[in-house]
Amino acid sequence: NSTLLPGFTPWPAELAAQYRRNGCWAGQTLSAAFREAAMRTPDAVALVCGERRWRYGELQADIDALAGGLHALGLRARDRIVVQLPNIAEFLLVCFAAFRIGVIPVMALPAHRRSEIRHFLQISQACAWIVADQDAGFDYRNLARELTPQTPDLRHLIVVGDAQEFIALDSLYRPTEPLPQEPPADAVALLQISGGTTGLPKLIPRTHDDYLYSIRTASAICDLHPDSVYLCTLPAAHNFPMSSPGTFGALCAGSRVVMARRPSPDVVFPLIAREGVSITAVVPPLAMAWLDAAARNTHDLSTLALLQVGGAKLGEEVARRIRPVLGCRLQQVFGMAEGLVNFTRHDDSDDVVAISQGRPMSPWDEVRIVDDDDEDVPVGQTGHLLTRGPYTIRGYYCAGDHNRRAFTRDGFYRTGDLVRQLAGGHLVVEGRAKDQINRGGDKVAAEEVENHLLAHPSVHDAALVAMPDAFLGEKSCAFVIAREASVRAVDLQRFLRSRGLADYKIPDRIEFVGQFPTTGVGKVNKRELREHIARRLGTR
Ligand code: J2J
Repeated sequence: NSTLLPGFTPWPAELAAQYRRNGCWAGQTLSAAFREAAMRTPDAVALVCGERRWRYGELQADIDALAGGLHALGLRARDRIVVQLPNIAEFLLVCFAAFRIGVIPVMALPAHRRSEIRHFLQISQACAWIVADQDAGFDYRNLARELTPQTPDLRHLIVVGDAQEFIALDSLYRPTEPLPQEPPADAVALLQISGGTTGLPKLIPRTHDDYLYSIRTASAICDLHPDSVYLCTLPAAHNFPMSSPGTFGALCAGSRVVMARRPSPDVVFPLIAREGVSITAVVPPLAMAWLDAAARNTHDLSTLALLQVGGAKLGEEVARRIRPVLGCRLQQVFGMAEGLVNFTRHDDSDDVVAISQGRPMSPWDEVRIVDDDDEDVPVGQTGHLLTRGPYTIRGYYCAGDHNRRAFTRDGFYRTGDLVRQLAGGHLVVEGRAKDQINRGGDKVAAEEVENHLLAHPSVHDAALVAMPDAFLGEKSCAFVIAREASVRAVDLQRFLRSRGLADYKIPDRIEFVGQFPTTGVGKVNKRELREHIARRLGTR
């Protein structure tokens, strides 16, 4: 297949044929799915961003005009564009314009900095990068000035807002530019970012076929319909608010999408009241912040019917407070950008919704729970979660070596999560085997941060582990063996920032030690380090 992106691992041909026969893969692109919705209800409001609103017909026209502008710039099918935008309408406009012409967005987060973006630009060999002029006190144009000399493939730097010497997104709406053919539905549509366990984050190739299936299945489970109003609270580029069912699901269902510039209750509560929001997705710390703020809330939240919570483990006590305090149903969501998403369902009992992270959304999802030797554990026991299915990737982008470890030989993805299955098929997340810290939904790969620490001349060795935190669930603690006693924690934290690492990856705490405890085979014993810091904090 000449349309395949090099570095992408397709599903085996027989399985792909099966997923087409059984209707999972509809043979439609994301842009065509949106167009179908836009043609059904061109006058319905599709998108709200601050005071700006787009009807479906208007949004379709702007998407096509922008697709024309990107094409006129020289962007072609399979070219990559790093998209790094806050929660503004342009994020969705750029994504769907790119889908229309087969250009592949790389879904960077606004929190990413020089280290992450340089890596994304390099491994994706992106020829374009789009940023906002500034957001939350950070000027992305300065980041662009720093990085452009180091990234020769990057030809176009596009800016939303005041573009200065760069290309203004506003100059790229070309309604009369003829558009090329739509890409095939089995082509890679986008590259998601993995939470990662290795030195550098991996890219996750998602095809139109598989992503649309995941979106439509999630939309059906969440009962999205044209009267639904979806509030995009979490960073729009994250897989959860994008596809479970997220903004993409809402736009393909003819619902209304409202962009929340910030997730705090003072921004979100008035927005829920003003726009009649019916569904939104948050991470557990946000759910807790909203519960606290509800006590002094004066806004009408009565339209909010469903609060989806996922990305990190939700405590049972918090789960049980959602309905009484916020007046909406809770849905737990346990998903991953690599594919598999689990939801609790409308007809699940309150107990199941409070204690489980849901069950796989598709009957075609295959789930195995295994021991360290990949043997199935008895039902009800905790083990490693492996999965494959019609919307779970078969390999990271351009990552042959890593793929051999991250997937079984028969194509199951090793999620790195430790789970237990209830009798009804629901999963309870019990822990994690992967070397990652889940900081309230933000994933931190230990090795990535350790490598940055090792670059400091005073650091002899470093090990990053999770420590308990009442609000975020986990924070990160770096154990460091220093070469000299004079180096302080703040020096190392400042050093990591100067290396252009996203803020959420900077260790929350640094402990200096003389040596690391080791396992039988001489590896750093991280479990002991986790227990050590937990004891120290008095939480265990
Ligand atoms: C415990 N751990 C969870 C949960 C994710 C929907 C929802 C979430 C994500 C996501 C997503 C968890 N309880 N409810 O992409 O579409 C941890 C697991 C998992 C990892 C994936 C979606 N929900 N997790 O969080 O790619 O460890 O996707 O493997 O960011 O988050 O992270 P990510």
